[in-house]
Amino acid sequence: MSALEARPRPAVLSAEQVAAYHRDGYLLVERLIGPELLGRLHERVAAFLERSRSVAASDSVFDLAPGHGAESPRLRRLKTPDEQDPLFWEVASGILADVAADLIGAEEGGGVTFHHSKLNFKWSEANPQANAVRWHQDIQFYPHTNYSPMTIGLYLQDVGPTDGPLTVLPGSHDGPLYDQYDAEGNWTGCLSDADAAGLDESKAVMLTGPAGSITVHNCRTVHSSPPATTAHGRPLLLNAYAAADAFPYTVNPSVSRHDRELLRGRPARWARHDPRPCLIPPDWSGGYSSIFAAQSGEEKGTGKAKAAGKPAMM
Ligand SMILES: O=C(O)CCC(=O)C(=O)O
Repeated sequence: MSALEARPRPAVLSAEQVAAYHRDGYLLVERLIGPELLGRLHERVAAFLERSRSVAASDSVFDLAPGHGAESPRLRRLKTPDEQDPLFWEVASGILADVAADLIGAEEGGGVTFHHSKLNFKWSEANPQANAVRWHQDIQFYPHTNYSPMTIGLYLQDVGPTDGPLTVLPGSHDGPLYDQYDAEGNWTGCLSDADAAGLDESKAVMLTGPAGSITVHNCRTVHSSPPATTAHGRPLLLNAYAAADAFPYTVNPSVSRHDRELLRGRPARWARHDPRPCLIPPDWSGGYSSIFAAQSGEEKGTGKAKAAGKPAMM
């Protein structure tokens, strides 16, 4: 019997969807979430956008784009939505954790832990390139002892090609991990131009879908998102999970009180170690803003962008 046949029957996903995720490193499931729950999420999102109008600078809850103001809020990210409102946690620990359990589940005893949550937006600006997310991989932001971590995105609005859809390179989870520092040793949170030029973008898949659709990508999968040129903000709720036997060994950049909470299955007694090495990020214990800030170079020279640890005395 193959490992796949031995899996318990998936709760939410079909065996074909589980197999496709493991083969391709990503998955798109259209309309997983229905209109009633979406409506409740829209209300909460609108309330946070309203609250952001009175916030002048990025803080532990709001990551604000340059040009943000009361008249035209430019909220790039609501941080740790799982602890900002019970509804976000209900979704993260409910249906989306079931999806993670289907995908991680049979790997090692079924344990699934929560890693982090964020709600990303894209606004159409005079310069839409400013809201593009460049090619990157996630695991270099938060190395674990294995590569089971995954991120599940939930589109809260319809997302077409001009709305900045998540875009993946199929199969790249089995390829190399890239250096996400620049030549001066600053963390950029993305591939260098030279590495990006080496990607076969003709194979890239734009994950477009109606509101309520989910995207899943493995922590090694190379992904990006193009600029949004439409104006609805493209709210994308992202929740990350890991197998319970994957242990982080650096500071969680988006830590919340739910960090490493066991959501499904049993706790691990043994850590599972993947022999493939992982790039170490800066020490986030001094704070982390967002991938948008890192990729736009806003943090260069602040000390936050440098690799963790002190150089040895020579
Ligand atoms: O918001 C997006 O389009 C993608 C964000 C992303 O890839 C990330 O936060 O790691």
